Amino acid sequence: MRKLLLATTAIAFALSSAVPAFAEFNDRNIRISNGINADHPVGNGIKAMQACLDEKSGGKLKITAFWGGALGGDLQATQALRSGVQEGVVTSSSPLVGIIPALGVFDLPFLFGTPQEAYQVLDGKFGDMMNEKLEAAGLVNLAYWENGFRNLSNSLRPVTKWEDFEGMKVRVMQNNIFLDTFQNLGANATPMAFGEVFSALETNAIDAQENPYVTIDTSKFFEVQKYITETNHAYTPFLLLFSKAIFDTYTPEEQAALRECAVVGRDEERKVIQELNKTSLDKIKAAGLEVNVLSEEEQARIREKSMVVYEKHKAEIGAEVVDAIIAELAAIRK
Ligand code: TF8
Repeated sequence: MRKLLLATTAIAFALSSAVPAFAEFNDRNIRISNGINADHPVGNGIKAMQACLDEKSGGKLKITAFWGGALGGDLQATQALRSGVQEGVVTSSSPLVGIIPALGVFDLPFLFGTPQEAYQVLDGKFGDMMNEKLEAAGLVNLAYWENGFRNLSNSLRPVTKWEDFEGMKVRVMQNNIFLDTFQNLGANATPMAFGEVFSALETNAIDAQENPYVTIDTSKFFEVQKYITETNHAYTPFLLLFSKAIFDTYTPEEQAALRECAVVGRDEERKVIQELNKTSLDKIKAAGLEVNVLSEEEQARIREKSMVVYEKHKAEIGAEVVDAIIAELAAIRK
């Protein structure tokens, strides 16, 4: 009996060394960069994604996250992915329109009305269609994460109607649709990389910027701004992009684990954003900023005035892309 037990143990050992656990996984160091800071909900998302990867890969797939633009801005990091020298980035879609013009569809003012509606479009077949365009440009979008609805902050005056934008120096992302949206409202819009925004606000080189509350909080813009207006003028998604050149060298199991865990991270990140939205707003108010919410009427006026932007950019985005999202939103809203 004892001999038999020993023999069985020996066989088990031999087997387990011949086929080690997680054989389909290699040790990988996955660098993922971000423009925002580690206390942004993207940090929670990355943690949840790592826990999922640990489980699936036996600790072999390791994320190293870089925060605060340490590996460059959204666009620079995305180009590093395309040339295969960096694995991943969490980036806004907006600065990538020079690479993939169709992404501009997400920059159209007042496109999405609620986060749920955005999730349905992004996680469904419209999102898949955009992912195909990204792949053709050397970028694998593992999942759509959340940046959120964007609101205006400024240091000059309360903004409660579109006429208040007149002459205001507003930083916009490096994106023509945002540029036109704000010029059209009378602002003096200035494209600028995210990494330069804090000091430009601090030195009054610009008066205003627009980002979700959570970013205004975690990137400390509230320290150098006096007024906020809840404009909800755009919901621009985050993309969790992976270098296609690197992804293609991974095993199918590694690829599947990355895709599945990116979705786990996404759900956590979206959940934390929804919770933090309110906390961030409270913090901004407590810091002494005046917060204005646009009246329904004013929002309708701004929306109506902004519709020229749709027509102006339709051809460059792709008429079929704009029509497809509008049709999908109409179907969701029915
Ligand atoms: C922007 C974006 C940024 C994000 C961040 C750098 O205003 O909203 O906050 O892309 O990752 O540039």
